[in-house]
Amino acid sequence: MKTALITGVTGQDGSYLAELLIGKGYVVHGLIRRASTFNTHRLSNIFQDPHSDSPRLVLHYGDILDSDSTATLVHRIEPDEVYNLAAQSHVRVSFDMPVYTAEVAYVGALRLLEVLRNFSGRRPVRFYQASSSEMYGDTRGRLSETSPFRPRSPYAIAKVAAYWQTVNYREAYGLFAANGILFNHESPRRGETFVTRKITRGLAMILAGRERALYLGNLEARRDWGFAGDYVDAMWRILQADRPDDFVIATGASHSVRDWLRLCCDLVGLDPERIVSIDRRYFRPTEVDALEGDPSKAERLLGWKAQVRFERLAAMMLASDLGDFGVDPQRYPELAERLG
Ligand code: NAP
Ligand code: G4F
Repeated sequence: MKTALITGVTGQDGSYLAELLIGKGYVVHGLIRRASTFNTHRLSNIFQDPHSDSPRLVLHYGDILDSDSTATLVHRIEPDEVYNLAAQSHVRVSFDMPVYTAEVAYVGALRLLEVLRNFSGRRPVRFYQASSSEMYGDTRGRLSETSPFRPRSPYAIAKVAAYWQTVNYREAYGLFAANGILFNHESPRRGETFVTRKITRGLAMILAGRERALYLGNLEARRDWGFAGDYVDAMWRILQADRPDDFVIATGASHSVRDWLRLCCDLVGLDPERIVSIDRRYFRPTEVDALEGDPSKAERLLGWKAQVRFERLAAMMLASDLGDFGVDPQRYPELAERLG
């Protein structure tokens, strides 16, 4: 039975990854931060599993910045695989908190790599770094593993540094250390302040009579949006490869924020012109105008392919948010049809 450690287990990806690994028979250890309120709501599916007879998910208090407690944990649980998903992951917020973002997203990754370099003398371990399409920034075209990085935010710059540190630990120390360069991926568990979820949740609140308007920033930005459930499968596959390497994970198709907004409004019969206002607060000092990935290396070498596409993703997220606000998704024929 394999053992995995996930940092960032309470986040969107951490929760899907924990479910996936448990389904594959792993014992999963997750690093969680102490908070003044419950922060494990995304993991409730796992805790509520009535068939669970032994603890397959074990949570440990810690912080990616605290390498002493991380080292103690790693030496105690002796993981076969470590997935580093912890980050201050909001690009807009990284302009307000650049140093903190760099500490968590870059120095945190470096501290963990140092812990694993020491530990790997005792036992082989595989390391996954959550790298991001934001690293490409201003680079245009269909982005692959060989495209240059031109980061445009404190978050992206921290991720570039962590990316190269991961490559360096692989080359300098022979550590099995790999980067997944993941393009945007969403789900009903996506943080409420990222644009896809902000829109689906905002529309649900309007339909439930809880809000009257939705305030958004740049509607022209384009992203390559996939489903988080598909993308955690790619993370796992990256660590099962014969040798450590770096992979772009994307759908290969991009759409604008305006496209997402229109699609979601169409699915529930709302007119975006009547409900959306543009608010300068949501613009970034430097924007990444367009990101579209070329996942052919992952398709060829990992046998991975995105399953859930744009329209289905929007329908899934809308239905979930409507349900949360007590609105039956079946009331909307176009949405019901997409849900199948
Ligand atoms: P998320 O929902 O924001 O989750 C981030 C996780 O990191 C949370 O569990 C958070 O804990 C944890 N965390 C933050 N600071 C920490 C610290 N100092 N010590 C320990 N844990 C800390 O992000 P996500 O969407 O799941 O993304 C997972 C990773 O992939 C992130 O590194 C992100 O930058 C990267 N990524 C995401 C995407 C995407 O489109 N989702 C694309 C490319 C790369 P709390 O719950 O306590 O806040
Ligand atoms: O949903 P977003 O905040 O995601 P962004 O900035 O692309 O970052 C996400 O994906 C990255 C992968 O490329 C991850 F590394 C990162 O951790 C995160 O998960 O914004 C998407 C686009 C941006 O161009 C933004 O300017 O939507 C635009 N946007 C327009 N109105 C908005 C809003 N973004 C947010 N968050 N809120 C708005 O009201």
